[in-house]
Amino acid sequence: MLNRRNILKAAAAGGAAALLPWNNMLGNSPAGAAGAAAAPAVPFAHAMPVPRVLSPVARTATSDLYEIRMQEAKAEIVKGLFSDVRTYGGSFPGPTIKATQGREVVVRQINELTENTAVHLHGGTVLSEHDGLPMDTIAPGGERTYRYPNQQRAASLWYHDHAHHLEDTNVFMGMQGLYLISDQHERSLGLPSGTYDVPLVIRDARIEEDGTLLYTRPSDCNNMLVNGKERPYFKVAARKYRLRLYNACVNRYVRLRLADGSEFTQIGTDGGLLESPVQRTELLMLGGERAEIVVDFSRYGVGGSVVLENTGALSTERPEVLRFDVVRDAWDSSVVPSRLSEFPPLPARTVERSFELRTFPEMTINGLSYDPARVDVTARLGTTELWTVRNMEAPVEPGKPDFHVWHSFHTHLTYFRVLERNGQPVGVRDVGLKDTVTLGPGESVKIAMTWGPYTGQYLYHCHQLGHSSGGQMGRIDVVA
Ligand SMILES: [Cu+2]
Repeated sequence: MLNRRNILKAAAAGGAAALLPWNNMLGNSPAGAAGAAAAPAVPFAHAMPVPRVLSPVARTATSDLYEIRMQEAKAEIVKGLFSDVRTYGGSFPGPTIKATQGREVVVRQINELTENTAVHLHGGTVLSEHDGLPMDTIAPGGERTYRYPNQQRAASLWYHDHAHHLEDTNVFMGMQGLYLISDQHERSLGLPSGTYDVPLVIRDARIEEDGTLLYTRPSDCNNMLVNGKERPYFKVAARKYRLRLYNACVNRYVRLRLADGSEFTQIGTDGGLLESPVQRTELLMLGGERAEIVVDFSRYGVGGSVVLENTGALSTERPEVLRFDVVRDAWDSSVVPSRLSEFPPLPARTVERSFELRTFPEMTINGLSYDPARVDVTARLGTTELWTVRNMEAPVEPGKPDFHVWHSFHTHLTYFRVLERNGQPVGVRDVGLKDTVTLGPGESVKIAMTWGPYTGQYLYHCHQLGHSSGGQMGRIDVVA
């Protein structure tokens, strides 16, 4: 039988072999093509955990020092089955680091795994040497100390693996954790906070009948997890909650809605709070994207419940992602102010560039596969640029899995604004400060960003990590 793990390994090595798993994805393969049968998933069997918050091992006047051991562990993802996973600190997903604007975070990462790793702080404005570049790896048995200055606005970030050709497997196997930056302004707003501010790390998986967590094509990943558990339930009070949604899937988009179709309030994106809240009924999110929303569960009353569902679910999986059960009343003095934040100014764009993303015949940007020795873009520090990014793939036949023809364009170092989509001014889908933008087949966007505040080597790439690890990534050097 085809050993998909070996094929993926071959794909990771690049070249023609890289095409195999993606070509196969064009087929409408039945569940089970990955090997043994998938474990039957009974929804709402687990209570949803909230990832633990990591405590610093030391504090100085200006910094908090953390220590994380990257290690293998077992996780109960599907109820009653135990899966071997790769973790930060033994947790699946990893522990949450809570940072405060203006106070440095220093993380000593110790690699006790048998694979190379590189830790990238997604959404972080950090020096190049602390960015976790693909070739800047930590060998098994090695360690590295990353410094994060946190001179940036409040936002929901995450840290995850970025070792070249391995990031998709490593992240899929569990190498991801949250990193939340708060600031004085955000804390003054009166938004739901404390236990009413809850992250939801949403990702797909494939759990075999024996519990094996198997990295395979997204059309065979019909387990959907929130905070590491398959389709859990979460007990809430009848009041407002701030929910920080992450699409931490390696290769899939999700279309999230409340199953009763009701509206919720979006307050933030990748780069933190919006200027003003917007009402939404659905969120389309691709790998790497974040959305912060406020949901008022008082409308369901104690004893009521509502399901968060994925209308982009596979035909072989259930649409339910998470059930909120309203179990008690609670005092609610939180508010969602009509003015949430102010975006940094967007200066005139003086440089234009364009990028074409292709899945076939190879995963490329502008026809090239990532080469760490090749500088694809040289940007001048402080320059504001306008980038046109195009997804060159055509839609696939209706009813067939289409994850492989979507792209999720991500820039390191800086946030951008989406100005146009398909030649039109953007709507709520593209609101806010972003570091990741979703491109369906044939779509194009114009995005604008200012390069800085640091010089050095950085990256832009697709955040469908099967694509980036296959080479859909470019090098940008920011120069003085
Ligand atoms: Cu892509």
